[in-house]
Amino acid sequence: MSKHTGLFNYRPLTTEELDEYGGKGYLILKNILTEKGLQQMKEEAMQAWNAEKESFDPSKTWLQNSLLVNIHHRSTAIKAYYFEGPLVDIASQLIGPNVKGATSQLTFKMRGNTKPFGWHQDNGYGELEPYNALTTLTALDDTDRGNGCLWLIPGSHKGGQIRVHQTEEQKKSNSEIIVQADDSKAIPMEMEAGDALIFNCWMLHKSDGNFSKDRDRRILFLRYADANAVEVYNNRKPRLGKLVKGSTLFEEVAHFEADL
Ligand SMILES: O=C(O)CCC(=O)C(=O)O
Repeated sequence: MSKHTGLFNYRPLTTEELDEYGGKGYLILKNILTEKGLQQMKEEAMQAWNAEKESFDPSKTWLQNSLLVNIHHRSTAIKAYYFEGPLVDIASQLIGPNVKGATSQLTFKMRGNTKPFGWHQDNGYGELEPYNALTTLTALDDTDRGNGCLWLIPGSHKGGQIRVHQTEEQKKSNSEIIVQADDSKAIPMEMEAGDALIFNCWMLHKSDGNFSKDRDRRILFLRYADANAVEVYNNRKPRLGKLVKGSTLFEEVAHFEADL
């Protein structure tokens, strides 16, 4: 039993859930955070957010308005969740025995942030190979259509990697990679605070703006990958992220954040 049981609820995925993930490409896990874990993560996340971010400005980019990267450097509860929480064993069930963290960030769409985020695959941004990386979104607020929840197309991960041509200028400016998708097949991923959504790296997803007057939509975004995953777009160099399970062929990954 882990030392963080007071903050998180640990359980393995059932055989039915594994089948469902294979078929639909996503799962919602109820109550992965305890009430105490939720409160502590929210509090620490907000301290970091308020120290760094100003209110929504439509002239700013998505990165400036909505993202705070490497949040595990600034919150002990989030670091524990990323490195030793229930998602680690779940990621290992879906990826295999060797797993590393690939991204940690706050993805906050505060009230008044009405910018949508177009259809994309997370493996479209920074393509990793092998193609079994997964995204997890842990809800720190209740999220629904009113405050800009995520939408996805069940089964769309089966279409594989979609490559969108970008000019060098677009790449440099981190411009959005928007793909074509059939809106009529999309379903909203409504969640309660403390739930987590996990999905395949090829899942097509998007979100609308937060049009609520009085509700924020705060989400913790964590991505996990095979411990030997490489960055296809970066001369196949290994993605640097802490090894959270098993072993890796890459020294630089074995040492990355090893003392954190
Ligand atoms: O937070 C959102 O609304 C969209 C985020 C998203 O799709 C992503 O970061 O991949």
